[in-house]
Amino acid sequence: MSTGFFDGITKAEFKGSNSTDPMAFHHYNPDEIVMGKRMEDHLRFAVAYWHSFAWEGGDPFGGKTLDRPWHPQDDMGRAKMKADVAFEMFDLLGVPYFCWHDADVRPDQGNFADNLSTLDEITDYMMGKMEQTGTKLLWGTANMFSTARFMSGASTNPDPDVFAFSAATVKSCMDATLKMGGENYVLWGGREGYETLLNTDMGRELDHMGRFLNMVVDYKHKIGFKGQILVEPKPQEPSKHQYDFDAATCYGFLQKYGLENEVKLNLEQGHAILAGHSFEHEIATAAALGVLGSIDMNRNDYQSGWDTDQFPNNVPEVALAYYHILQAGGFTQGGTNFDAKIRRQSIDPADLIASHIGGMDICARGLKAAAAMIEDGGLAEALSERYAGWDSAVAQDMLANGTLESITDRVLSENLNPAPRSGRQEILENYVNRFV
Ligand code: XUL
Ligand code: CO
Repeated sequence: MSTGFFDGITKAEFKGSNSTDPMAFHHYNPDEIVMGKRMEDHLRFAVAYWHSFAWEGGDPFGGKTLDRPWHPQDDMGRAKMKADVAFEMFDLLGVPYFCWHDADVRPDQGNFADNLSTLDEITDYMMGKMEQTGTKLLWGTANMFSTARFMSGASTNPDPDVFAFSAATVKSCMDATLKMGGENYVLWGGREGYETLLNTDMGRELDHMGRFLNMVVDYKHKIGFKGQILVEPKPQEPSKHQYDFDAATCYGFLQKYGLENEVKLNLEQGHAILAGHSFEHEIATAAALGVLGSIDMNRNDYQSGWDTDQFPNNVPEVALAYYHILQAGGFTQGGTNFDAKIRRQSIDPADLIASHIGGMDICARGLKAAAAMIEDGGLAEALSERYAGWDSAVAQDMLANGTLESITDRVLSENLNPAPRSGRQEILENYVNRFV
């Protein structure tokens, strides 16, 4: 039964790259086989409930621009209307997954007991829709950053009662994620950081955050949740200094608190840019450290310095991201969540659909380019050539058994005088350019 919100818009179909239909896929063809696997199963697309359905179009200079019949979001009837429209959109797009924060899906009643029962009611309602449409939950998460209660942090709050409120909130969201068959549970530390050290005991806050995450992992095992627990790096915004700055910082944190084998990372393109990295740097770092979990796909404005959460539109960037994901074995339980929103002037229902279609097409092009580079093998070959010296028995013995003294002896006895070799960067960039 149609809600009428997307009146006149029909299910997006793959029409190929020659089609000029703006509401059709030109590159995303779910059943097309890429490196032995259906494209849909590689990409595992998810729609983010918050940007598409909860956000009202505000920016720091002005409020609501989006006229949606389910706003204001303070009542269960409208929460259900929002779910009806959301699942209609998942179906029009043919996305296999969606993601939510508790605050996106249920009306906020302000107190914990009421929030618990409204979350239970709306997630039951959504499960009915999941059954009807076949849409699955990629991940659930708790919004512990929007209301004033969390302004000084959730697990890192100086007030132990906020820590307690946060623990209960995460428990409720993990319970709902398990109930809905979610494949991951995400923790983005929205306010886990600080504005000024003048009022912050950083060591204590990090210890509290480490203890909190250990409780999350204990609870995951207790309830038999088989999904991945993911933390999401971001360097700044909303806090000036976020504790989960980037992939490397998160790994150090996980290791310090004994969680490096329990928790993986959900990496976001825009957050990588804000941290002064590229998306592929963050993905390759996580892969090298064994903590690559999932991605939030979007793009960040390179000039603005804040988190713009735009839909991706840069094939070379996306291709390199998927190249590293495929090289790491591809997604298992993770996927591609569009943590992206339309611009506040894009007020038509069609804009919501077209933005996702465009993003899915860009990812499909990126995936196909990445797969073509892997199948061609040029980059892997260049790498193995560059490191070929390490294949020798002498080099391997140095690595395993060498000491500074024994190595010095060999440098002297063999009169080692290594000649510099080109890094061939431009040649490799030209190579990539053939595929994107
Ligand atoms: C914020 C952000 C969040 C997380 C989930 O920048 O990316 O939407 O993905 O809380
Ligand atoms: Co995100």
